[in-house]
Amino acid sequence: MTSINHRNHDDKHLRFSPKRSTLIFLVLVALGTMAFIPTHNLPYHYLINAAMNALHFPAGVLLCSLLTTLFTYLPKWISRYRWLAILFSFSILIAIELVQPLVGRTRSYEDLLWGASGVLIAFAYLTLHPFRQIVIALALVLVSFSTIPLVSHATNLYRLHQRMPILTTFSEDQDIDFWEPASQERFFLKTTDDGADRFLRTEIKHSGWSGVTFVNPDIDWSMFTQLCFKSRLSNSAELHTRIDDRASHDYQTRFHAQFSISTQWQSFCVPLLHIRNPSGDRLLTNSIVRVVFFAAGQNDGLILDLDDLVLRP
Ligand SMILES: [Ca+2]
Repeated sequence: MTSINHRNHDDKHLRFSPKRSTLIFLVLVALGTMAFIPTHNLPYHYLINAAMNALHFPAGVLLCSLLTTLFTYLPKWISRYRWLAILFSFSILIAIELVQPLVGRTRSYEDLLWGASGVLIAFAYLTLHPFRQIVIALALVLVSFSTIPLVSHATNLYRLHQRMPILTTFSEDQDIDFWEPASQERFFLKTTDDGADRFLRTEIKHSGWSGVTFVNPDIDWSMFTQLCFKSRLSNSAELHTRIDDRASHDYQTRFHAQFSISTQWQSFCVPLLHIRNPSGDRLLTNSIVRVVFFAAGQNDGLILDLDDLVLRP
C-alpha cells in the first residue's frame, strides 16, 4: 500500500505537461546557443569560459527532467524503466561533445562531467529513486571534479594580484600558466646551476617570427609607468617586444620595441606612459591583452631566457 501511495505521489510529481516541457526545451535551446557567444575578447575570458562550462549542469538537469517526464507519457511497460532517462540523457550529452569539433568548438570532459552531474541530480530528485542518496553523492563527486579548472584559474589570478607589481619571477610552476609558446616552439622552466633561481627558457627551433607570449590576466597596467624584464640570448641578437591592447589586431595597432640582447642577463624596461602604435595612437594601458617576446629573422637554434617580468609604479 505504501509503495502504491509512493508511486502516486511520484507520478503526480512527474506528470507530463506539454506547456512545461516546451518551456524546458526552449531554455535548453537558449543554453545551447549561449555556448556560441564569443568570449575570447572579454576581460577574464578564461574565468568566464570555465564558469560558462558550468551551464552544462542546468542543461543536464533540464534534459533529464524533460526525458523523465516524457517517460510518464509513454506506455506503462516502458515508463517503469525511468532509469533509461539517465541513459538517454547521457547519450545526448556524449553526442553533443562528439559533434563539437564539427561546429568549430572543442570537446571537453569538464562539460560532460557538469552535464552528467545535472542529469543525476534531476533524476534523484524527480523520480525519488530508492538509490537516490547514492546518485546524489555521485553527482556531488562529479561536480567537485568539474569545478577544478574554475578554482585553479581563480586561484592563479588571486595569487598574481597578491604579488603585484611583480608579474612573474618563475619561482613557482603556476607562473608558466600565463605564457604561451609560439606555434613551433617549446619552453620550460629552468633552474640556474646553483639551484637558486628559475627562469623561462625557450628554444627557437625555426626561423621567422618566433618566441613566447605573456597573456595578461586582465591586470590594469594604467597605474604603472614601466614594464621591465630580464633577458639573455644564446647569441647576441635583436629581441622584439610587442604589446597588444584590446583593440590591437595588426602591425599598425600594436606597440613595438626592439632591444639588443647579449649572452649575459640584463634588465630592460618599456616605458608604459603614452605607449603608441605605429599609427601614433596611444594604447589603452588599462586593457593590455598580451606581451610578446620574439626574435625575428634567421634564428634557428637560438635560446631565449626570460625572467622577472615586473610592472614599476
Ligand atoms: Ca626567477
